[in-house]
Formats: sequence, C-alpha cells, structure tokens
Amino acid sequence: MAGPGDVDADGCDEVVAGAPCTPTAHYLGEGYAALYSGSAGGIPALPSWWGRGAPDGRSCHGTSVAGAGDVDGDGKVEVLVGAPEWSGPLGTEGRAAR
Ligand SMILES: [Ca+2]
Ligand SMILES: [Ca+2]
Repeated sequence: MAGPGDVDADGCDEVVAGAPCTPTAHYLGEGYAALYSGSAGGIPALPSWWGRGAPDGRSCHGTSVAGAGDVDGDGKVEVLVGAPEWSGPLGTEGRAAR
C-alpha cells in the first residue's frame, strides 16, 4: 500500500494498494493493483481504478506500488505498479507499469 499523492489533481490524496498473490478469474497469482480516490469523507469502499497483470498466468502484478511524482509535468502524480514475475519474450523479465 502506498500514498502516491494527488493523482487526479482534485486536492485530495489517493491510496494505491497491491494484491500480488490474488487469483483472478483467469489465473492464479496474476495479482492486481487498485487506486482509491481520496475525499473529505475518507476512502471509498470501491476503487476508482484497478488493473491486473498481463494474462501470462503469474505476473504477481501489485507486488510493489508507489507514487513517482509528476513525471510528465501535467500536474498529476503518476503511480508505478511492479510485476516481478511478468513474462516477456526473454522469459520471466518482470516489469513496472504506470
Ligand atoms: Ca485526488
Ligand atoms: Ca503526471
């Protein structure tokens, strides 16, 4: 879990959580990450965004989550999600996605 900052630039900070070992409807260990929008009323029960690993079976998407600051200068903070078991053309390469 991480507090990346104000991802949507509405004045309230968001929370991002990773669940890397969570089985999905597709694969065991695919994992996912979810972003919960901050507000004056607190954190909502449902995420405003979520993403799961690539459908390669076991990417462990969400092993690490972090804010990266405003990398592209648009005033909104970027979030990075790590997937250490993601497989590409060279085998288990791992990757980080935003
Ligand atoms: Ca916000
Ligand atoms: Ca940005």
